Amino acid sequence: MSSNFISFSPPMICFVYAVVIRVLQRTVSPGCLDPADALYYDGSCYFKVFRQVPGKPILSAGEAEEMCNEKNGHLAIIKNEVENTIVSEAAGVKQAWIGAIRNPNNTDEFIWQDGSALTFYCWRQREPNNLLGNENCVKTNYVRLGFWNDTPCKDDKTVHYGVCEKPAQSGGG
Ligand SMILES: [Ca+2]
Repeated sequence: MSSNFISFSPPMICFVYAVVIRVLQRTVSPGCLDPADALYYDGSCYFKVFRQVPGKPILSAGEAEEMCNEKNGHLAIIKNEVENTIVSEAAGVKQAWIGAIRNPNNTDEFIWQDGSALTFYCWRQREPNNLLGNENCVKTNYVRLGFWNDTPCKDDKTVHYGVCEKPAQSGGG
């Protein structure tokens, strides 16, 4: 029982605050004007990345992270239910990479790409299951909005998006 996704007690429940978030977007909009569909929450902007070509081709987690980096961000780090819902919305409710990875030093657990621990999670039932033995990355909006699945970092044909996070700019940049 050493892994961080089965040792939490009691199990966390994922809530989706879509209505709250839509209100927040309309009433609080500092520093998230680029890209235009970025959503603000608690000092960060959340936005999706994808290939700008027809057909919605597959996006690997690494490619998504690079796209985030080009926009001065990184794949989203999710600390609570509200952020989880913001990320789900920012993905356009499509399956999308988030910034969680299997810990290379303890493959029974997941961490954020910055090395910090998962203090919140929203795994879909029976996930993470490492089904293919190489499910080292994490996508959201799996089966249900805001629910996560561990999946191979490349070649998951269902993932066409990533959700990035970057600091909001003061003064409305
Ligand atoms: Ca899985």
